[in-house]
Amino acid sequence: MNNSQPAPRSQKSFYQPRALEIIDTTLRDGQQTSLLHDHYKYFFTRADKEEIVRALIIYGVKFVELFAPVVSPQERDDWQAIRAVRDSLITQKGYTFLLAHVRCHLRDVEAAVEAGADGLNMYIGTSAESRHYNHGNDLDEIIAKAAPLIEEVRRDHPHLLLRFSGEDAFRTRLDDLFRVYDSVAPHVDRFGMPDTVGVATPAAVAKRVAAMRERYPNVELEGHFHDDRGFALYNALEAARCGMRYMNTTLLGIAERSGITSITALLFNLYLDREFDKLEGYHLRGSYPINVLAADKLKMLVPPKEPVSLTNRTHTAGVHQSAMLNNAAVYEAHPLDLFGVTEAEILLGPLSGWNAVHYFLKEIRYFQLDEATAKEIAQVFKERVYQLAPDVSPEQVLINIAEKEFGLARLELPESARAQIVQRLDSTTPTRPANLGAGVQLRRIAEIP
Ligand code: HCA
Repeated sequence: MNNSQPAPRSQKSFYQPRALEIIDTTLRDGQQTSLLHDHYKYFFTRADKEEIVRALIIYGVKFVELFAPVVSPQERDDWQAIRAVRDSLITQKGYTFLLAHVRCHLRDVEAAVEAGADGLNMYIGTSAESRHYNHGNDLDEIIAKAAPLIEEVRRDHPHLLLRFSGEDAFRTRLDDLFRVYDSVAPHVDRFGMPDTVGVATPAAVAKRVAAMRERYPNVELEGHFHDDRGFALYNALEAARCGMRYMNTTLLGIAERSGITSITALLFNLYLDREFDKLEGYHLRGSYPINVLAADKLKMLVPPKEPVSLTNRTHTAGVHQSAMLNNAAVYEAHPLDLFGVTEAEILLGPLSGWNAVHYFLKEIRYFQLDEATAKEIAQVFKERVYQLAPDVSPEQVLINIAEKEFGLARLELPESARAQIVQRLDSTTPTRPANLGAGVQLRRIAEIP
């Protein structure tokens, strides 16, 4: 594996990790979501990936996990495009590390090094289930496979960030995990502790993190919590509280089966728990826009169960509405506008896809339009928005196109439904938790001009 090229200059020695480092895996485990099962209908194009990586970097993410380049020629070629996006943002946003998710196979490692990965997220299944029914290796064979390879990679590529995970760590007996981890501990920067099948509870997480920290005080820990029990968010919060610095997340929590921890849900809850040190460097106001971007790529709306969503500022029950009109704090406890849930933060611009255009016109402005019309409008809008005067908002341009050029009508609600929905769209007034009611502009949809 050793080559005669001089080793690339290591960025890892310059970087001081923050209290919480998100390792976003939208473009790896996120691509394993069942939502992308229909490959011809739902998939991330290269342009989608470039846009997602750009958005993640601007949001403050410093570690992005990608598939190993050996997965497919498409993934291999996308590495170059994604690296170019990362490189273009270095002077503005600093260095973001691109990590390849690789098996403990020499071929995977070499292809990742060749693609210019800054680090390798290496893994092999360690639970009895993995050992018996997946790769078929026992613990000794796992060690024989992983330890010499990792030692060699460390020696030949000292600049790489190395992580090792026992896949299905939460169903692996602690003694077994220790046996395998002991054999690679001197050579790795982080140990992963993936809850691959979503069995962990917050109490189990606290216990495991404590045991791992005690045994490996010099190795950082990385969490990856699947949501099969609906615990992915709680487990990540608990792990962070217990001293785990690195956390895997995805946009909207998409990943295999029911997904993993959602990045914006995690940061939102850390804010509510007043864990401000862990929020350093994250652009919280970008939370809702980045959720909209991800939903747009998946051709859906931001899911209603996502904490940072417009749904959480939409009120339908009559009793709630009248209370909301008196004081929004009655039915809204959280400062969602700090997380960008305002109409001004939909981030309409030249990069907006037709889904974002559709979403804005239909859900925010209540125009009646179908997807085909949204696609046509998006094309006109993209051309027009490049020539925008500084004092003209993209929203206004889009509304003009919809109204004047496409003659679209807004939803006409029957009288009885007029007062049915109230959204707080106080986009101009930052609202603190203590004064949720102050400065809030409440609008019934029927009153929207
Ligand atoms: C996978 C399984 C994985 C890996 C996580 C890790 C998991 O899709 O390969 O490498 O730490 O949940 O165990 O996502």
